[in-house]
Amino acid sequence: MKISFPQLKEEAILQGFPIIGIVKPRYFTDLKDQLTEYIEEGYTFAFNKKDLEEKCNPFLTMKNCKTIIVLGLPYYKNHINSENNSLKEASFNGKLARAAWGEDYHRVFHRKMKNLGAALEKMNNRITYQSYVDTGPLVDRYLASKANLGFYGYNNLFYHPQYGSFVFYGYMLMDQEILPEEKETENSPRLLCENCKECIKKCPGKAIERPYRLNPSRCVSGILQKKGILTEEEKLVISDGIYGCDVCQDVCPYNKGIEVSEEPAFDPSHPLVFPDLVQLLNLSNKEFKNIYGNNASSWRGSRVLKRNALIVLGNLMDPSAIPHILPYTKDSREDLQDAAQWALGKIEKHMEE
Ligand code: B12
Ligand code: SF4
Ligand code: SF4
Repeated sequence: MKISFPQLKEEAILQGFPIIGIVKPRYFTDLKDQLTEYIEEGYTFAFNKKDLEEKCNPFLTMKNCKTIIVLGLPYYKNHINSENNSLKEASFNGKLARAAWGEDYHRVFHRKMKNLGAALEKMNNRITYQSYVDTGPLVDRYLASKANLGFYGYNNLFYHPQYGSFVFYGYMLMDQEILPEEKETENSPRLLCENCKECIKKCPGKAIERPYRLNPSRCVSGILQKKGILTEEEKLVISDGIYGCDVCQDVCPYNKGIEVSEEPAFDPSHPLVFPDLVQLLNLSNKEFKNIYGNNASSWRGSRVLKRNALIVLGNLMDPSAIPHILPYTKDSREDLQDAAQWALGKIEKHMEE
């Protein structure tokens, strides 16, 4: 039995995906042009020719793919404001971006896509499908735009008309057609960015170099995930960030009054929204796994977050943090040692002023 789009939509909503669309698989020629331009201009992380072909050709991932189901999971929660200092419970707090406030969205997505797949298999037991979010072979936002789910902002984010930019996207490749097919429009509507440009003006890293063009190496979100020793400029620009950056979304007028996510898994876990830096620095690997393991911020490992915590302590410039920094000034890991020495130097300089 062929599954219809209304049946698919009903099931997706039942599994907790309020945003759903479909895309007919084909060689995405326009994506190839866009990606080639991005690569030539140096606007994206390097990927090789094989990756490029994979991104543009869904049949390299699933030979007999007939439908790409695109799913969106909103994550905006309004009951915590990241600027609300009264929620900072520790002596020294950092900050996590909204994308890491609740359970790791990769887990949430895969759980739900598994349930959706099982429900579709019940309707048609010949279905084969493959599910991806974030780390898959295709380009998540490109698929969302081809499924006609929203529009791009100057800040490079993809906006849903009701849920704004605070939406994660994932997709399922399937070897069966969905009937009837939704009409795809090539020209998505746009935000009224021309008269605004707030994200460009307020971006701390000056990463949005021109409309729709993000320089990932200047983006605070990218810097916080980088391994190794950060440059002076990078250390200063991360401010109190431990993982992720929300500035270009928080300042966007389109995100005011958007619908709140009903997904309970994304309810913020208070202490982790503003991580306790001293606690973070003292966690063993096992303790780190217990506290951060279920959170999207942990995927780069504890070392990167500890390095960021040391830098944030430097940026906070509070002398009472010195005893917590000192043990790391002799750490055998050079990125941690560098961050600790930098933080110490910054606080000492501040004390002399
Ligand atoms: C690498 C990566 C990053 C890097 C680089 C991002 C970048 N823009 O280059 C870093 C670490 C900096 C990053 C940061 C963030 N990321 Co990120 N990231 C990714 C990842 C894994 C790959 C993106 C990529 O390089 N793709 C290749 C490039 C070329 O594709 P693209 O960026 O999507 O752009 C394409 C289209 O969007 C299109 N396009 C863009 N603008 C416009 C405008 C017009 C008019 C047109 C026609 C087309 C167009 O052009 C590109 C080719 O088609 C994706 C998941 C995925 N697999 O797609 C998540 C993803 C893009 N990230 C996501 C999120 C949530 C974030 C952060 C908000 C996290 C945070 N709070 O810190 C920030 C936002 C930064 C920003 N302003 O964009 C979400 C975005 C959801 C959304 N609603 O847009 C994604 C889709 C993850 C997911 N599965 O939900 N990210
Ligand atoms: S996530 Fe932060 S640093 Fe990156 S583009 Fe947006 S505002 Fe700029
Ligand atoms: S802040 Fe303004 S320019 Fe930037 S995406 Fe939002 S509406 Fe567009």
